[in-house]
Amino acid sequence: MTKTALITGITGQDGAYLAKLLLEKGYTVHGMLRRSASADVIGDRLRWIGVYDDIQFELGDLLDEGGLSRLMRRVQPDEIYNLAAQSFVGASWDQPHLTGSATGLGVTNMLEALRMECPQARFYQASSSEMYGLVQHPIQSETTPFYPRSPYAVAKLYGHWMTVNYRESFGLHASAGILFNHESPLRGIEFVTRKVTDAVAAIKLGQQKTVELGNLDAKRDWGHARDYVEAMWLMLQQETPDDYVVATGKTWTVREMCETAFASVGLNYQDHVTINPKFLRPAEVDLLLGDPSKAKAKLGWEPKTTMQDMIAEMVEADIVRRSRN
Ligand code: NDP
Ligand code: GDR
Repeated sequence: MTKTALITGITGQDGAYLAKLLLEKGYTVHGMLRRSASADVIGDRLRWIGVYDDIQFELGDLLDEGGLSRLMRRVQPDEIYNLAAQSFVGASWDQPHLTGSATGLGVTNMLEALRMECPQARFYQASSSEMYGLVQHPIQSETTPFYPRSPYAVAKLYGHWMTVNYRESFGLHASAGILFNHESPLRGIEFVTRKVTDAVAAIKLGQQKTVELGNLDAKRDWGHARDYVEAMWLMLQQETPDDYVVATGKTWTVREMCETAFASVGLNYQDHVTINPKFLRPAEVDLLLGDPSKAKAKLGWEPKTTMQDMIAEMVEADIVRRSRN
């Protein structure tokens, strides 16, 4: 029988890759999006990945609990993937209340609507490695204590614990994926990988000379979004709901990622990267390095793409995009 999935955050990076995966598996996919006055440009990612025409779009906002309830009553999804959030860490200091409402309380709104309207549905919450923050262990697993370091991370931690709490309180099939950074050609332009790969493309094409960055010493465990959405799906296919770290188990500095990106087109990052303190954060997460052993043992999931191959793919995609403009 055809399964029905509801994806919030359908217009984001992960929404596009997950929609593609679920459609390939024969799901009917409902994608929730916010009403916008610029509706004509919404869906660029979904068009790029070739799934726009196959999605049933539903208007909805994480802040509007009544609307979420009516949506779930009508769609009666088998699986719900809550990917929507104010997801940019940097902006969360400028918009702490909004971030708390959408990224934090939005999860409660989703869980309440689910509990009332479709309690049999399986629920995925997009938790984040940012919850580890000021890391307590050199390698982070499901049992590592959390210490959030931004309004975004605090909001994610609230959403994470609400997911666990609703699972334990009401017996919901609710799982949280603690995903480490994952990127792709569809990554938002403000995140550091895409900012760099787009700049490399511009510099290579002679459209720009330099790029300004902040902290080059932060370390991140970077994987590919295409691989990570498979882990989300696998979590909801398990008989028992649970929480899983999804990561590559390797970490790189922002500097090393820059070196890789510039070298992929024969350039030296030192000739083009400058530091602008305005991109430094009030509090930094210095090191993220995930241990994906549980996901491997229980879900049979493993990352397939190296940081180097992913960055090369992103640079290439940005060169194509910029060559067209
Ligand atoms: P994006 O920023 O690309 O996408 C976020 C999505 O959320 C967009 O579709 C956005 O819609 C939507 N959204 C924001 N606010 C609301 C709201 N109030 N109501 C409804 N929709 C809203 O994020 P990613 O795809 O990269 O990430 C997906 C999820 O995974 C996020 O929750 C993120 O925090 C989390 N995460 C991401 C990681 C990563 O490395 N990518 C790692 C760990 C967790 P619009 O287009 O209208 O703005
Ligand atoms: P992050 O991603 O904060 O880890 O959150 P981001 O790419 O924004 O930053 C990664 C690291 O790079 C440093 N950095 C810069 N970052 C940006 N954006 N711009 C710069 O110019 C710059 N220079 C250096 C940052 O300080 C940081 O250390 C992402 C998001 O997708 C979250 O939603 C998700 O939960 C986490 O990954 C896991």
